[in-house]
Amino acid sequence: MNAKSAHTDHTTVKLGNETVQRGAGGETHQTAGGDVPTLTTQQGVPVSDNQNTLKAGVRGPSLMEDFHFREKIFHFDHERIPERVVHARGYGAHGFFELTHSLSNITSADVLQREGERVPAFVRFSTVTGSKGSTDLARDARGFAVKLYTKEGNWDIVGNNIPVFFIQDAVKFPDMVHAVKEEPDRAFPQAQSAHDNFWDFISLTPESMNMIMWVMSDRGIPRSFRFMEGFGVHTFRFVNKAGQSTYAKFHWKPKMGLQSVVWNEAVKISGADPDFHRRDLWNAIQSGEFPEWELGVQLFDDEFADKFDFDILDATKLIPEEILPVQPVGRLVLDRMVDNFFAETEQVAFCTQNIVPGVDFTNDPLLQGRNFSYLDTQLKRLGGPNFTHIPINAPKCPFHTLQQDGHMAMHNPKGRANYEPNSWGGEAGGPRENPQKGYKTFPSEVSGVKERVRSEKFADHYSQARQFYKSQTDVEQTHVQMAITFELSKVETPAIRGRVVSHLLNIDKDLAKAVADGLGLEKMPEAAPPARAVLDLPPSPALSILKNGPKSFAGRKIGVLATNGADGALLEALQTTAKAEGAEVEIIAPQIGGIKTADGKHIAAAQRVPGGPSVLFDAVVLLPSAEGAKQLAQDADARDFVTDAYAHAKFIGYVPAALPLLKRTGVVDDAVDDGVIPLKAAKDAEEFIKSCRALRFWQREAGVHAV
Ligand code: HDE
Repeated sequence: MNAKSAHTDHTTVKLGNETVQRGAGGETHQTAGGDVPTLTTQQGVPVSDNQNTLKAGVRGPSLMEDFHFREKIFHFDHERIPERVVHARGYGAHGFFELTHSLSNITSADVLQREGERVPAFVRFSTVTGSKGSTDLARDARGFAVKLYTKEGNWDIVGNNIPVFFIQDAVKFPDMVHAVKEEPDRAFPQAQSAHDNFWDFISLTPESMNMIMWVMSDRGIPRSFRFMEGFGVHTFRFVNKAGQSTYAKFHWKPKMGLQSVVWNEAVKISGADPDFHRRDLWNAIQSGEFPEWELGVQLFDDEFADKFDFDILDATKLIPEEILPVQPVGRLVLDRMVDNFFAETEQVAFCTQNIVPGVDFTNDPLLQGRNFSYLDTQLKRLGGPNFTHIPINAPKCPFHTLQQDGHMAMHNPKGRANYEPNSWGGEAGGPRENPQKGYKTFPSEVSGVKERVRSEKFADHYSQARQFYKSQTDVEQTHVQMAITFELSKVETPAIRGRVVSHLLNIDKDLAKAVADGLGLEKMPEAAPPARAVLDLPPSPALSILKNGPKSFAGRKIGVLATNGADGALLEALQTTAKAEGAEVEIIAPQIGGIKTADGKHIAAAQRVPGGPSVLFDAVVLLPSAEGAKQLAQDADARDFVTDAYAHAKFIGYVPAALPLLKRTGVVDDAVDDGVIPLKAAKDAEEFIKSCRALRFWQREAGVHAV
């Protein structure tokens, strides 16, 4: 209800427990909450009334003369900019990069010279396929784009959480992206690759098979941005002061280890909290738990490159860490959220062509294409060539260009000289090139016949896909089988399903059989004829998430389902032990007002049962009173809490009083296992948290999927 009457100019409004005086004029004015700035127009004119348009008479027409209204609506009408054509949904944070191991013998890049030195950084994580408003938990690759504000300019490493890509040549990118996004006639499905167009394209593009293995593995459904790796994907080049070149591949390794969710969980998180990853990063940084990654590099020369089975210019291939170890270089810490999402995260413009002296490109045809695409897309998205003037994109080192004008020019060069050479001399002559300091391209030799071709060395599409699959644990292999079966079951055209299986036969016969059985294929297709014989590469344990678990529960979250009369001492012990581990405890209760423990303490709840399903937690504890358990056993949401935690192979702690709830869900009677842990007294909290370090009780999983 509008608080203003038709007859008064100034009005007093109650907002919560604040009384706000409107229309007082001046730069600030008094409210019960203290001095606040006066609302103004963009021209700085104080606004007296932000509730009513200017009218001719109380019931009369609105007047064109109302410049405040027109300016306000005009600006609102133009609030949206085009979302990114890929990676539209993203979330960013500020931090720093600190050098821990100098690479001064390998590169002249200023940021990689002096150990202990820090530069500011901004990172944006993203999903690839969905629109800005889509769910965080889509099965998809994740963007991992890093901007380092170095003393010699901005260096962008625009990577993904998967070290290989779908295609080898940038000319196929629009096809690939069209195929995975919503189908153009029906405009669905949103943020999903489980549809005909995507798998049609994939089944006709065997070079995508390695990436398909990765994206259908648990890497495609990370638990959090904090628990995923990042990769530069392409081979880049470092150049040192002596002008010598070394090839480099970039790796970001999360300090907290890797973790993913299971698919059924992802589907449910998408409903319960589509912002699950955003919220996680926001909460971690706001509570001072700053996520951290180690930057590592794989360094090699031409001799290594020539001996390696694959072409190091082919972005569908990786170099196993067992063959070429990743050596540590520095650490990336995210310690500050943005002040404003749009100004920073939405307007940040990453460009693969943003490199600094000491770093150079290679002839990877995907990278070469990206160097055109990123600059081009920013022009459309940010509306003109001056997007580098937006603070998030501007370098933090001194910069002087002779570029001027264009939309929204914020800092044209001062003075008379806007060209060179000029004869004005000294400062008046403006900035000049500097052969000593300036960026120099590595003088690699280029020659050849102009033609549209792909190198023969790019032709093996299956060996590394097979190596990836073989390197996974049984649990992870099963997840890949289930993911592909799920996706292909959403494909309506049987021929496409069969064509995908024909490729899987070249990767692993058991994988192909599991998918064919899952789909109910009547007949196993012939294997797709490979362009090159498939190699039996040795497994690379580094490719598995589960073989490299963190062995710590730090950064994870326990959901405690509690009712009035709960054991207060046990709850406190859980909270203290979790805190010591670096983990968090959240209470889920029948009412958001919280609970009263048996010893009479009031404990606030974070979630009410229907809003706090167990999919939002890494482990759960059932902590009702005997009476509470009986009531929870009657409640479908509480039962889902238990059955989901069980089906998702989570550790479940329970007090004896919770037995009626466990029995009603069938968990105790049918299927107790070592992951369902009785908590009889406060001292048991410690053992429980220790068990949780394994993150999941995977032994249970095989038993929970009958189909
Ligand atoms: Fe991108 N990609 N990409 N991409 N990409 C974009 O640039 C493109 C590729 C990646 O958080 C776009 O500003 C082409 C590989 C990330 O703002 C666009 C090709 C990798 C982000 C574009 C690729 C990536 C983008 C859309 C094939 C991993 C989000 C909006 C040659 C190494 C950055 C934008 C952010 C964004 C083009 C392939 C990562 C259209 C042509 C490979 C993380 O320019």
